[in-house]
Amino acid sequence: MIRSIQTLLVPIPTIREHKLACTVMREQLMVLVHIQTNDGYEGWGEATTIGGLSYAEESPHSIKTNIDTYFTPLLIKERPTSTAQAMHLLNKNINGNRFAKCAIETALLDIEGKRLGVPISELLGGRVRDQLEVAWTLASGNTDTDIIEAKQVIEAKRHRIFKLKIGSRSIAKDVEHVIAIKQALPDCRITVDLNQAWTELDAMKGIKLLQDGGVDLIEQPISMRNPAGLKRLKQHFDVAIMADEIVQDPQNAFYLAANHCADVFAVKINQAGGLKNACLIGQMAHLAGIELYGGTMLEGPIGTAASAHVFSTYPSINFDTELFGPLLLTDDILTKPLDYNNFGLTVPTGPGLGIEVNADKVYDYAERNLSRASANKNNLKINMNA
Ligand code: MUC
Ligand code: MG
Repeated sequence: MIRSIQTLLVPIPTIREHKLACTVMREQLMVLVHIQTNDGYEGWGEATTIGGLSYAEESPHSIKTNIDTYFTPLLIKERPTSTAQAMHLLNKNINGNRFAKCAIETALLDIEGKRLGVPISELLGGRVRDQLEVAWTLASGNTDTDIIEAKQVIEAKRHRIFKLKIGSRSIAKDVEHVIAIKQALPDCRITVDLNQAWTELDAMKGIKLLQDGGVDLIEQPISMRNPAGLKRLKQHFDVAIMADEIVQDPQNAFYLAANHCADVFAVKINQAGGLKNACLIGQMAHLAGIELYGGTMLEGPIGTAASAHVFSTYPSINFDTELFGPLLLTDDILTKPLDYNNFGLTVPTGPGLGIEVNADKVYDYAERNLSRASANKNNLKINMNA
């Protein structure tokens, strides 16, 4: 039975500015969920988003507030005895809030796995692979810096596939940047992610140039509200078109799969509303003949481990993953870091998530975040009284 649910806002700076069409990140603010049970188990979950409300309709603060205000009282009152029952209860009583639901489900599955002595992958149907290839995102905003960074991570045998974030500059400037990088790294698979920045007309122009320049994969070029447009782009071009923001819960993924709106689905556990939903979306895509890509919401190590368990169960994952989130952060919150080696991530094998969270460190970070928030409040008071 659940005894307590703590939610913590944990800010960790990024190793450099991370520039997307929708925001520039200098830190990742993780929402960590720490659940303890009456019989002495504890589980950890994580929700992240990108740049407050820039990427999605849930922010770290809304996730924390909604868990504290609505999820926790319901779970404590109703006392569900399994993860499945808990998620059923939440889905029946709480609309939306997919990111928050993902964090809770992760922590509950961590506990369930620990109780049964099996990794989460085995609770999700069973892993078919132990290692996932991991792409790196080049997003410094500068072409030469990106090329140097790419060469360094290839040399270190960390990554050999790359994603470029574009969409904040003109089409001509973005294409020039991408082609320069593709030419510097001719043997590497290159994805470009627009984060919905282009209109359909822009996309017709831009994708033609990118395709001619040898780019391998085009991610969410246009608005997530335009599935028909995405399908038109898929039909028009040979280069693979990947759906990201538009792939949300299983119901909407079913529509996209049934209508073949994209060649590839980027699946993210937060966006899907949890690990089981992400498995379901993967299975649907597979059945519809759509390729899979293991996406990230730039999670820290908890969300990354959870995602790795999910992606390890996919029947095929031909476009690999981008589970590099922890490597973008300046500090780790695990007692032993996730195992990145030979261009990939090893899926943890221990019970539950198979990781050990440094609880003291996490609570310290959360404390510092609280003092930061109250310092801001005090400044507000000073300004009001000035
Ligand atoms: C996204 O849109 O895919 C993934 C990698 C990265 O740099 O940003 C995320 C979000
Ligand atoms: Mg994306």
